Amino acid sequence: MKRLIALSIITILGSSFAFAQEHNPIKVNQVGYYPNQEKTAAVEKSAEAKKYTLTDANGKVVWKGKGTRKAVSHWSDKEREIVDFSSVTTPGEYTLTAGKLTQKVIIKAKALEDVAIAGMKAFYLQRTGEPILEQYAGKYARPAAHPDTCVYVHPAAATEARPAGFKLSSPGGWYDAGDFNKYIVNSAFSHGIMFAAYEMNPEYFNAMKLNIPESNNSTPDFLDENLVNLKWMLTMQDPNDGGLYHKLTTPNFEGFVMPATCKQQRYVTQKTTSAALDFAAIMAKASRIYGKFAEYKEFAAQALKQAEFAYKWAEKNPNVYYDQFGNNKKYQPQVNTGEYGDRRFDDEWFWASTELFLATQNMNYLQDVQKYTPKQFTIPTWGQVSGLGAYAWIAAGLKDDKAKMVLDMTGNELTKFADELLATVPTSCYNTPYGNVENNFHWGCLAESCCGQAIEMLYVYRITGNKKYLTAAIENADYVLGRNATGYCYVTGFGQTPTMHPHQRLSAADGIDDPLPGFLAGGPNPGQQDKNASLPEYPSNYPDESYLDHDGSYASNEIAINWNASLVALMGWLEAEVGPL
Ligand code: G3I
Ligand code: 9MR
Repeated sequence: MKRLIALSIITILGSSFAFAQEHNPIKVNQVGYYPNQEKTAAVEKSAEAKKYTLTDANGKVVWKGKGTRKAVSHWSDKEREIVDFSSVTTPGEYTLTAGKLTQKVIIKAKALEDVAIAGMKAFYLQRTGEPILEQYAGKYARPAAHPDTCVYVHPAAATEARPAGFKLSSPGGWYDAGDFNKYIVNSAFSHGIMFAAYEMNPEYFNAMKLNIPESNNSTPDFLDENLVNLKWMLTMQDPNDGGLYHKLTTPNFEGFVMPATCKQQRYVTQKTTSAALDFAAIMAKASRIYGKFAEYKEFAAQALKQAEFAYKWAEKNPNVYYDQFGNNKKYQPQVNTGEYGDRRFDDEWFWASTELFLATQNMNYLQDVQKYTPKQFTIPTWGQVSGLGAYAWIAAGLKDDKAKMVLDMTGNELTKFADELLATVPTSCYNTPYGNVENNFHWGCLAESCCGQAIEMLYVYRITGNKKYLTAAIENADYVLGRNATGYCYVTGFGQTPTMHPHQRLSAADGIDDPLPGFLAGGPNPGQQDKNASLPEYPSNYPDESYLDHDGSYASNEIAINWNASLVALMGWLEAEVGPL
């Protein structure tokens, strides 16, 4: 039996039931607070009390006080009260009491370590083309599937050297998300944000223990897990011209079945400028990171060579976007899977030229960097990667005159961006920089906006040394883990009221009640693009409550490698920063 209270049970497709969980009106980070950092709860109006107390495991009152402030939602008349018990710094399990209501509170060192590790281990569970073994995955073990050793070139990608129907081998890597396809743009971003955090905290990530098949070798598990998908990416380059196939996919999404039962033919599709440049960027970055280890030297050299080849292809093909709609009018079979569509490449040029300059010191790349330096900072996402370039400059911190201009520009912009976010906290219902404006809620928002903002603020903390930015980053982590409008802890397997029904074929079709652990849900999305007759109604249309914990809800409850990458980057960085303190 699923362990939570069932309120609505509606399904036509029969894949699973929808459970609206009963949530505690005292909203806290359900995973844990760091002893020496800020600790707040957000209390719904129904539970507001004149006085709040925190008692320890022996029933002793260790803190009592009033709420610090009330805040009204920006889009409904719902009111919440913020309660601040930061002065309690002794690790332990406590009870926060508001009148007749109570909520468990955990304070401990390394509070987010388990989430960081599970978030990274989730990539092992997404591996394709190899058996997932019980000794690493427990009950989530499954046989190998999707070998991808015989993939066809789709007519939209045909060239003289590799015509339509040409067979190639492109095995391994990670499933992209709830689906079973593999996409270059999203893969590159996923490594990009994880390596960004890695570059700022190499000791922490190098020491991460994941219990994966490579755990007994001499190299870091974190790099080994990333290498699995990077190696797949190398196979997606056409060795004849350097171009990158945009994705490896079935014509249509598979049903909600386990991978080993899938029979559809898989194809590599049209080459694109975004795939080539994102590939160039991440392979150049990987060449620097992996090149520091003797064991990876060969891979590092290969990665840089292929990166430069891809960049050359992009120079000759600077404006080729992925046109699924157009291709479907011209070619068979039609392809209806994820697009990762993007028609503007300035940001990809900036990121790729940055990483190639940092890897080679070749001044031609620096010219492109200067040409494409963005005027504004934006949080990096799969479709807007200039921020990954900015982060690479911060990490490199080059004092060289030519590079300094870019570094100053990106550094100043980052601080300005963070200050604007911080200004929203004093009137926030959840005491977070995230979630105070409607456009913070969209497909994949918990990663792209919530974790994304927090990662940005950690850079600013490193640049300025001002602790307010660290606090703000922790506040966004609290949001993901339960101090939010729905009361979900949005990481599977964590907290009292976790996401239970992610849109993930592996979780839905395996016959196991609990979803695969360590996955971050996309999150509240008022766009509700998945609304249809076979899906239960969303419980709310308010932006921050427009979330449906149902495995049919791909617009609010899918999981994805880029989102988990942001989760790992944030939780890992926080652990590196304050974990043991
Ligand atoms: O970025 C804008 C934001 O500025 C705006 O405020 C907001 C308001 O609606 O919209 C944001 O754009 C959304 C974008 O996601 C954010 O990245 C779009 O509306 C939304 O349509 C778009 O959805 C993408 C989705 O595919 C549909 O194309 C997701 O980013 C993307 O992660 C998702 O990717 C899919 C793959 O195609 C297939 N595999 C699963 C994967 C995850 O769902
Ligand atoms: O499972 C698919 C998911 O990975 C995608 O993000 C999403 C949007 O492209 O589409 C999902 O597949 C759905 C399809 O688009 C429409 N029919 C139902 C599919 C899910 O069962």
